[in-house]
Amino acid sequence: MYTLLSGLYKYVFQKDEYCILILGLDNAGKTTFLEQTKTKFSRNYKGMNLSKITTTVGLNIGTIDVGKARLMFWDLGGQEELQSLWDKYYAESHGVIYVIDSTDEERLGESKNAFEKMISSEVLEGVPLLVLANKQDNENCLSVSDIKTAFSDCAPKIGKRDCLVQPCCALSGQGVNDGIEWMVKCVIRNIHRPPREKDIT
Ligand code: G3D
Repeated sequence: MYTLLSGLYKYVFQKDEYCILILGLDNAGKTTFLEQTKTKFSRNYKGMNLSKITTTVGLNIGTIDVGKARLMFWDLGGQEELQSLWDKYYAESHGVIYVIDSTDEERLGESKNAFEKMISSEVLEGVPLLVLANKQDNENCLSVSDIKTAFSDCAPKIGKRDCLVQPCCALSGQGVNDGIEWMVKCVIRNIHRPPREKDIT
């Protein structure tokens, strides 16, 4: 009886845990996005004042529950010297959110290079990728279509993994729910995919 009840308890309350990396250049809006996500998805979370957030140095973490999934976010610093640390987290991650500052055309090439390097990692092969075209509240920002064009030569490296480019405003929360819900759906589907032949030893 105990086994039956504990099995039932686990079935109802136990969450499947997934690690999600939040990457992108410094000032892209990673921490604002993380705070907005925690505010939207955690009932009792008293968020920070979003306009007071300063650029990530080191690591910010956060956890949210969406249905039976528990997402644990690692928001990593995007400064050039910190990008070399990103790959230390790849092996543990089930999904990647890559944030682009759509108002910063000058650094778009730099962002593309960091993105291309990240998706070239074999460790991340098959891991769902959510690309956020952030700061869409700015009327002079690049559109999703401009960003897709600028990143178009990365397409072969993205390959068959799930990938979505989502317009977003981390400050107001526009696009945040859609992006997170897409990610949850993809990580759950991805974990239940049969292993690729090369992974079977
Ligand atoms: P980072 O963690 O990627 O380094 P932050 O980036 O979250 O610290 O954000 C960097 C700056 O961008 C912050 O402004 C923040 O308010 C702003 N920002 C983030 N998301 C948005 C958005 O959707 N729209 C607009 N307009 N601004 C955004 P400051 O002035 O504090 O540097």
